[in-house]
Amino acid sequence: KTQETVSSSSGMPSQKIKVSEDMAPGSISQDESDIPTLAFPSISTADFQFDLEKASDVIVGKVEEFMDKLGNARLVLVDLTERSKILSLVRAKAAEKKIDSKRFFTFIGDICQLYTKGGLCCNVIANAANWRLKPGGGGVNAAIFNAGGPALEAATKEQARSLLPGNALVVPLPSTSPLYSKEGVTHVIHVLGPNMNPRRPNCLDNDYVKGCKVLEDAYSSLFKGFLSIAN
Ligand code: AR6
Repeated sequence: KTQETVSSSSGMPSQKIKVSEDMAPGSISQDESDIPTLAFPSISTADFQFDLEKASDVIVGKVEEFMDKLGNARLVLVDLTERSKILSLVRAKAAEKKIDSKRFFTFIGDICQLYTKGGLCCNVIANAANWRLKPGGGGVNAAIFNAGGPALEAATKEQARSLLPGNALVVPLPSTSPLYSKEGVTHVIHVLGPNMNPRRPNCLDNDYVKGCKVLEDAYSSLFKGFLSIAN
């Protein structure tokens, strides 16, 4: 059985949170919008054609490694549809490893509309970027640059003009960006993952020894970047 509670917040509009009746009293004393939360897509597994089984191992392994550094912060893996194979794989592997589902969970939705469409407050979102840190190219990169508007593009250029595989770049979002004003996103972290697609730059030609290492580095860099702004 669930009940709905309306909770108001500091910066964000008030929001409805589903509360289970068997939750401990006071367990929602902290406003959800005050919990530092990183929403991230599965890096490299669509346009960059990285193997899903291997990527899910890397994601769950890295999440496990960062769990005890998180404090009260949360990590959320996002994908567009409930048919997402990477979400199923990660959910199963995270459950097997008994990873705390309050601090790491999966969520279905557009990463650019998590608050307005999904009611999920995420102050930081990650982008599966390209090496030039440019808008377009399809996938989540096109969606995030589109939703972030010119303010995101300008803020990104201020930080860097390119990114190497395995690296992440933290970009503070100006309040003029719709992602900030509508969705409550204060930072975008661009991440460049390994590429297995021969039609994209820096293709690793199926070298999964290198590929897994680069994907691990990418998630380490992403989670470290998130922790540097969360704490
Ligand atoms: N919200 C949430 N997840 C999404 C969204 C969205 N709006 N759009 C896609 N995904 P991809 P890559 C998921 O291809 O493989 C670009 O052209 C998608 O289902 O965006 O790292 C860049 O410019 C998948 O699970 O990133 C690069 O050149 C995940 O996001 C290249 O693609 C990543 O898919 C990067 O390729």
